[in-house]
Amino acid sequence: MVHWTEAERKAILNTWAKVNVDEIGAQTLVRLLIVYPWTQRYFSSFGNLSNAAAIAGNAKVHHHGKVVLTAVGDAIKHMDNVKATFVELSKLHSEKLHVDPDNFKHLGDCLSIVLAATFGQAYTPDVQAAWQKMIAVIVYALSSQYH
Ligand code: HNI
Repeated sequence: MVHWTEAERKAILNTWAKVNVDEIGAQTLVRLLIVYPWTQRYFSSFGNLSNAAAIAGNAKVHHHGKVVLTAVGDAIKHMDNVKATFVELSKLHSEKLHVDPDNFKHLGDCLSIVLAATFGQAYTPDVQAAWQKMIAVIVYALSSQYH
């Protein structure tokens, strides 16, 4: 089981309280699709993803970014039990969506970069360390039902 220090819990909850889920979610997914273009193949039903401007302006991408970041919020709510919280979500990504789990890490890195761009100086190395740990826990949990 993951051990969280009080400082790590505080760092994550403090940042999360200031996160606009719609905006940060959209920016994170937009970055994923531009920086790691092979991830676009999973979103063929989302319409025009032909260039960076199209991706950034795609309403379905924005909406789905919000869905993903809302799930990150669920993980934060259940920080001590993320694996159990994400059993069904992991099964969905593995068995139905067939998402290569390497991409979870890429999404996590995009999230960390968006948080840095949004919070600037407040995203100190200590705060980033807590977030990278949270992201690693989420990636591990989402990967848990892959066999
Ligand atoms: Ni992901 C659907 C959460 C990473 C491809 N994804 C979801 C849903 C949630 C979710 C929640 C909606 C489930 C439902 O409808 O019951 N995804 C997450 C989280 C992460 C993540 C928390 C990582 C932190 N997903 C990824 C990645 C990809 C991905 C990296 C592909 C590169 N996800 C999908 C696809 C769907 C999806 C595709 C279905 C979208 C749709 O609506 O058709």
